[in-house]
Amino acid sequence: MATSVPAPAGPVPFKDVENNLDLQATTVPAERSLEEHDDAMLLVSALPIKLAAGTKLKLRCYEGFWLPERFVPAAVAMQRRLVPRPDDVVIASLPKCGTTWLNALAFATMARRSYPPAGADHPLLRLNPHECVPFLDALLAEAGGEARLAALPSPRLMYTHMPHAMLPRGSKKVVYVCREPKDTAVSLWQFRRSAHPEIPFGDTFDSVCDGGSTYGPFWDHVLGYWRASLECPDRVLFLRYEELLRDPGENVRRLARFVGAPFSEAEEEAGVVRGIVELCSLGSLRNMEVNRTGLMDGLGFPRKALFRKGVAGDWANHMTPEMARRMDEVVADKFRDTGITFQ
Ligand code: PAP
Repeated sequence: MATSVPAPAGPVPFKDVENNLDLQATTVPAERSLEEHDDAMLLVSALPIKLAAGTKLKLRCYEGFWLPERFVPAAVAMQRRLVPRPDDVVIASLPKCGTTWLNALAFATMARRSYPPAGADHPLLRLNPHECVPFLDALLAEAGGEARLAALPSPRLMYTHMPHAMLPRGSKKVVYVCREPKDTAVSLWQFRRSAHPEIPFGDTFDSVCDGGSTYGPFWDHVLGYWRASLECPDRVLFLRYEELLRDPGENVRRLARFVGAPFSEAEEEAGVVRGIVELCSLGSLRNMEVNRTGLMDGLGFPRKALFRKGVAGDWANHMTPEMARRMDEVVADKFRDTGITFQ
């Protein structure tokens, strides 16, 4: 009698499976035709262009946002072709707002039945969080990316820096993390210094304030998700980096409830939440061999650049009072009457 082997339930560590996906066994969506590819290239080349402050990263202004040039085709694919599954979970953020941490927490939470957080073979002990969770912006910009995504078992966990308006229509579960803008600007600059030690903070700071930093304007990015979370709280969970720092356990519970996998009493008693928080803490992730060495696949920066101080208020060590006042004024102006404050 033939025995059927159940398909592994997601999320699975993306890096483990991406080279072994059984594309034959999957209903693969139509890939971009050459014509569509040419159209996308034409579209990209017609967009306004500039370099991200102090770097060689080309940005294009697509539908009001400064996206990395090479990821614009991913925005188009997300808007036009990607069909979300009802149980997909998408982590969304601006760069440097806590993406790595949230990816780790979400992966550890959603995959806890296959991988108990205290297990000696937990994927986060040998893979960077971004290697467990596929980055849509890079994946969908590549030929074959859509098929690799389609071959993943459900529920899929993915992440993006794209603005809310660029997510696939009908996305059911989106978790956004937002961070105090002055700290985000400092974190972005520190990250860039890992490749360009000489770049001055002023250029990065100006570009954030002017709305021209990568994936910016930051206020439109935040407000897109904020408004969606108010309109559809079942669909968009709006988290804050500072709240995660203050009470990671409670935010992990919110996350678990939101994705439809609340912790049972037995799990609470067994300390599963605490285990997830500890596994994903900055101290724990930063000390792992995988996060201390090597470069991020396809993105080229050192993995260790993702783990720095991880505190609130570091801006005070890098900004003059005038800079802080200028950024606070931008924030007060852009977020007036929206219900968001950053104090
Ligand atoms: P990304 O967008 O390039 O993925 P992202 O992870 O969003 O970067 O942001 C990196 C910031 O998160 C760093 O902040 P800092 O520069 O102010 O220190 C990094 O230290 C912080 N970070 C990374 N992992 C954790 C963690 N486990 N807990 C708390 N903060 C973390």
